[in-house]
Amino acid sequence: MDIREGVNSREDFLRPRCHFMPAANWMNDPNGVIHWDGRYHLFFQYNPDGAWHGNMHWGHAVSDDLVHWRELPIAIAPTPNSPDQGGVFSGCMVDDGGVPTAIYTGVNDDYSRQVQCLATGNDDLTKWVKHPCNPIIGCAPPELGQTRDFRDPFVWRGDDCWYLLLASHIVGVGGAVLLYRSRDLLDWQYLHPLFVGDKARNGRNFECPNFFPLGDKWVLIVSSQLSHAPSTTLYFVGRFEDERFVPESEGVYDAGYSYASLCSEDEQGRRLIYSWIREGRSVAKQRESGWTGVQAIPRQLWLDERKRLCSRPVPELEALRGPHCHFDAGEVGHDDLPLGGFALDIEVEFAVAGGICGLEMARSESGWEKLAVLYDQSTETLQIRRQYDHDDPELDAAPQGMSHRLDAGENLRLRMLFDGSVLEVIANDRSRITSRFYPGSAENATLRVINPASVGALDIWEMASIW
Ligand code: DQQ
Repeated sequence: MDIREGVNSREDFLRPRCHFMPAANWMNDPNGVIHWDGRYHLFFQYNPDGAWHGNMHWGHAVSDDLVHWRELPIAIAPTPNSPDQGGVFSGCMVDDGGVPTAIYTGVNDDYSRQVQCLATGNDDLTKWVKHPCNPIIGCAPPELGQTRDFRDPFVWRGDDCWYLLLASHIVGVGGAVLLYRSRDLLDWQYLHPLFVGDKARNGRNFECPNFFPLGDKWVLIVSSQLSHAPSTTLYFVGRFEDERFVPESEGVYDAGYSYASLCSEDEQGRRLIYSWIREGRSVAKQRESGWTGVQAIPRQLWLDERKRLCSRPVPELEALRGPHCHFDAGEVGHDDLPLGGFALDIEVEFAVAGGICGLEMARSESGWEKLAVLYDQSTETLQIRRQYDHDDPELDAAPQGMSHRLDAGENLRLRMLFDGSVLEVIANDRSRITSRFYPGSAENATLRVINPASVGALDIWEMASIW
C-alpha cells in the first residue's frame, strides 16, 4: 500500500499533509532545486531501501505551484565502481546554455572519499547522464588538514565564468566554504576560502553552502555542525568584491529542526529557500513508521532595511486555506478556540505589553500535553515548549528558543504552520524556529491563546491536504 493513502487517517496524523514528502522511506536535504520550463523541480536526498540514512540517491518531485508536488522516479542513483558508488550526496543544478546540469558530491562506501561529479539531464529532468570526466574535483586542498568533509557543491554564473562553493572545515580552526572558478563547469581552479568560521562560535564543520545576491548585498547561508548543540543553519550578509566575501552582519536562519537549506531564483526573480526538516523521534520509531524527513514549505527571502534576512512561506500556500476564523482585539478568551487539529495556518499579532504571550497547540484533554509557542518580553526570546501525556524518553522535548528583539513600536507578529508533527514558526518575518511534536493520540488537539488580552488580531485556517 502507498503509505500516503492513510495520510488523512487518524493513524497517520503525525504525517504532514501540506509539506512535501516522498511516499515512503528516508528523505533529507533538498538538492538541485530549479524552476525549469515553468515547473518547479525539487530533488532530494533519498534512500529507496527504507527510513534510515544510507544508499543516498537523488529523489525527484515536480510542482506547478510550489505547493502540490508529484513524486517522480529516482533521478540519479549511485553507479557501482564509480566515484559515486557509495552515494549521490547533495548538490545543485544550473542551466548551462539550455542543458540542465547537476553538480553533486559522490562518496565511497564509508564516505571517507568525497569528490565532486557532474551529470546532464534531458528536457524534463528525468534522465541523467554522468560525465565521463567524473570526478570533476577529486581532492580537497591540503590547507584543510583533512579530506573527509569536502562536499555539497553550490554553483552560480559570474560575469564571465562559473563559481563553485564547497563546504568543509579547516582542522583546529572551524567550518570553511571554499571558492572555485571554471569556464566550462568541468575544469575547476581552487581560489581560496570564501569564508572561514570560528569553531567555538560558528561550528566545527559546514555543509550545504549557498551564496547569492539579495537586494544590494550578498548572502552566505551555511548549515553548521556544532560540537555542543544540534546542527543549525547560519547566515551572513555582506559584500562580494574581487572574489572575496566581506561579511557585515550575521544571524541564525532557523533555530530548530530546519537544516541543509538550498536556495534558487525562480522565473519571477524570487529568491526561494528550501530546507529539510529533521525528525525529533528515535531512529527505531522512524523505521517503524516507514517515513522520515519533511521538506519545509518553500519561502521567499529578502533583506529588510536593517539587512536582516527575512522570509515568508510562498503565497501560493494560501490556496490550501479552508475553514477560517478571525478575532479582533478583545474578542479572544481563555477557552479553546473554535478551530484546532493537526493542519493549521495561523497568523497572529500581539500588542506586547510585558510578560508572556503566545499560543498553545495540540492541547490534549488533560491540558498537560501541548505544543506552546511563546514570546517572553523580559528576555526578548521566542520559545517553544513541548509537553507529552505519553512517556517516550527518546522523543526530543527539549525547550527551543532564540533571541527575538522587537523594533521600537513594533508588535509581535507570528506566522505558524502546524502540519502533523511539524511546526514552522516565523516571528516578524525575521526569526524562525522549526519544531517537531509527536503526541500519542490525535484526540482533542485544541488551540488556546496565552495572554488573550494582548491579541491585536488572530486568523486561523484549517489547511487542506496536498495529496
Ligand atoms: N547530507 C548529505 C550531505 C550533506 C548532509 C548526505 C547535510 O551531502 O552534507 O545525505 O544534511
